[in-house]
Amino acid sequence: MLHHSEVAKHADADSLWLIVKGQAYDLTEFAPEHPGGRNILLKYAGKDATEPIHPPGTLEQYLPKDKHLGDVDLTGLEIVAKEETQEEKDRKQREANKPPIDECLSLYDFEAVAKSVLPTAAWAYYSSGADDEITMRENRNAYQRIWFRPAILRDVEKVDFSSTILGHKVRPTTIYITATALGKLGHPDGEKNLTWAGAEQGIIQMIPTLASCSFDEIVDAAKPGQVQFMQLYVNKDREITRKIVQHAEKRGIKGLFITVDAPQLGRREKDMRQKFADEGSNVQRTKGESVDKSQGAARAISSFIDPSLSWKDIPWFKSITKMPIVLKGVQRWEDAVLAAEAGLAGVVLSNHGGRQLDFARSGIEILEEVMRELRRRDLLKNGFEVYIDGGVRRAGDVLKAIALGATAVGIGRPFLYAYSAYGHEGVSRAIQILKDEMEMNCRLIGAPTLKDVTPDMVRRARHLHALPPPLTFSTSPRSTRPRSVTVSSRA
Ligand code: 173
Repeated sequence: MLHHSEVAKHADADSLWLIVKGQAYDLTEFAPEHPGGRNILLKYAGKDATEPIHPPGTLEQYLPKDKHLGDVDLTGLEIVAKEETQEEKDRKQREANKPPIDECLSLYDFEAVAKSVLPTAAWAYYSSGADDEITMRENRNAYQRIWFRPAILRDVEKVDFSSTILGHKVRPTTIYITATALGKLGHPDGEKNLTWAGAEQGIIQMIPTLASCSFDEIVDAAKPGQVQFMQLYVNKDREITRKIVQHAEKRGIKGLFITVDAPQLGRREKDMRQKFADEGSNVQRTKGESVDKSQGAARAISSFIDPSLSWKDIPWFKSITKMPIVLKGVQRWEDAVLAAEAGLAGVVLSNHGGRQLDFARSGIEILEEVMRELRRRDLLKNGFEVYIDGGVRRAGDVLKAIALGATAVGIGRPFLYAYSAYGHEGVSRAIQILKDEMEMNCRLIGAPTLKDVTPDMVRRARHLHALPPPLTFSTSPRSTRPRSVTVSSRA
């Protein structure tokens, strides 16, 4: 058995070993590709490292077998406390001063708090969009070009906005929690925050392939009868994908959402820059290798995703599972038509939160033409459903989507921000806020049920008027507490 003093000799970039749960690993070759940056690995080089953001078994799964060095004799090992950086001290200070949760009145407020309390790398990863972030901003702007045509005197004393998604009843509101990767960057309980809040509020969670918690942990966290979907990145090794899919079905997952907009991950430059900052001078002093090893948090762990995925694979997916299959990331009506013709259960009109192709249009923008072409071909008759995600921040946005024909909308980042700031209670409150907004909006547009939310309820404006940013802590002129300064201190 290796002694820990032996591991301790391999403590730099030229030979980088570390210990995780009593096992030693050689990460020398992997270190430049580590999504979290090499520096964090160098900090633990030669030492006992914890695996805070990874699901158990990550190293076993991703590191080649010959880099597993076996059991380590830990007798006499001193655990050295990690030194806290000034940045971390400042962050903790902001965390301690964050507003109480009930001061969060809209989804924007959770974002403002998350921005101030998240570690810089996590904020960079979650908030970044592709290239110039035009699509990411457009996801908001597109909703701001759609205005309501409310109907009056329709008896809205009682409003019922319950609905179903893939046949599953969702308690009031027709939203679901869409998949977002690496949940533990924001909170130690990661994606389980979403599971718990989903249970409290009766809404569906889509479990991401690249969660920080293991798949089974997230399923185990659900209440009996709680509906969960699964988002799938398709592996180059189809056997692995088959196992994942069939395991998900066995564990009771009710829908398979195959991501089709990411044959390669987009460039999120904010995330990439952050990593340069982390590596600092270290990048320059590394000899004999190209400087740009920085791929941002997501890219290095996404190399398993198969870019050769094609329409030809669809029959295979249908043959390996009975779960309804939905394509997530459709961006033109032609593909929605193909999906319906292929006998799939639905599509998500999505541009991946503006993180993939910049200048992709937003889901709400293409929804109208997608519905028109599906109707024209009579492709909605078998219950084919159309969802959209990206930029949804208000129940008014949800209603616009419903009016234009969507069955439901997915919300991703706002819930990540909510739990990064306040754990699962944050998510639960965020959902409650959307429900309250929904009830009010249904009354104000004159729609006692969602069936009454019809295309005549909305109208598209030709131009986006110059609209102010949303009101939140950082822009409120009356907020004089010190935290309002710190909340706005990050670009
Ligand atoms: O948007 C993302 O960051 C994403 O989908 C992803 C993909 C692969 C690895 C990590 C995240």
